[in-house]
Amino acid sequence: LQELVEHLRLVPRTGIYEEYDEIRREAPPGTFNCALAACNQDKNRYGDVLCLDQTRVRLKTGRNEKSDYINASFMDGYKQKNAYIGTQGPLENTYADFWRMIWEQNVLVIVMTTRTDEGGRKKCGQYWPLEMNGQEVYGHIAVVNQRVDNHSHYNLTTLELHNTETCEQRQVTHCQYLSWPDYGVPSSAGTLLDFLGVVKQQQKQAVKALGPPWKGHPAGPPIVVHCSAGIGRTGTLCALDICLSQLQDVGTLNIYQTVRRMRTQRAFSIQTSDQYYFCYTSILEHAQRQGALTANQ
Ligand code: PTR
Ligand code: PTR
Ligand code: PTR
Repeated sequence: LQELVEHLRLVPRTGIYEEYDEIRREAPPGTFNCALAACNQDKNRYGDVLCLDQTRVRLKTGRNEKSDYINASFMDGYKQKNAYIGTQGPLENTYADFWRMIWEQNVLVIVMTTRTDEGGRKKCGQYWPLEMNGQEVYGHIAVVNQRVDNHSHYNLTTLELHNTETCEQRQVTHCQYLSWPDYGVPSSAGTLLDFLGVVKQQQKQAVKALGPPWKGHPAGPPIVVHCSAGIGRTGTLCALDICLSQLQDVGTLNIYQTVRRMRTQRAFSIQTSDQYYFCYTSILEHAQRQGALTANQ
């Protein structure tokens, strides 16, 4: 941590921006063939934000479902394979695919870091029933809104899923952070850090309720994280989570390597120099809040 403080002290903001530019110059280490296939074009929210073939989440195919494509990528966490699935904000024509993925990957927690509309533009579809007791059916998954808890910077919604093919039921928590415009950074690191803490707590509780370690992974199934494109805000949040876990475990962290590695799994993760810089300043703020640094550091 002291190294990080020193780094920030010695390297001016523009130096950190250069570090990020260097990362951006590296070409994605894989192919985008499936995302580019003609039959999948309308499943990408943005024609230039595609997912790598090597890490994409494959939907199960069966009698009724022919295509296995969704714009979603597995991403490793700190010492945890596939800790997250980074994905775009669902489109109307991909709601059913999205819920199929949630079911198939046994997801317990969905994190949304965008609003559905920002500045008069559609950023993400309304892919879940918004009102309490509301119900919607997406493909073979019926989703019931059981409860909404509104907080000043985020909402927590408890959703019950019914698989109409197997008659099984599950619960999923939807965590939406409300104060983060795309291409921007949150107005305060504190509220985002609080939100991240809530997300981790939700996952922990849900995993505990499952009983024995899920497929031998104590941390449980992947947490789904999405924004609009699923790269800028999603990448920033996951990078912060990884770095904070590393800091807690071994007392050091490496933002540069974390972001480079992440971009080999979810291409284009972290979209602006300010989002990259925000990773540094949030970690310092976290450390200050933990009392690990004195205020003047
Ligand atoms: N960037 C897109 C392109 O490369 O063609 C254009 C585009 C921009 C498309 C923004 C959608 C956009 O989303 P929104 O209208 O939700 O900002
Ligand atoms: N084609 C879009 C554009 O250039 O505007 C892609 C895009 C949209 C990229 C949003 C990133 C975006 O931000 P986020 O990943 O945080 O939703
Ligand atoms: N619309 C995004 C943008 O132009 O920023 C999509 C995009 C993102 C395209 C990244 C290419 C990108 O490559 P890199 O991050 O490696 O510069």
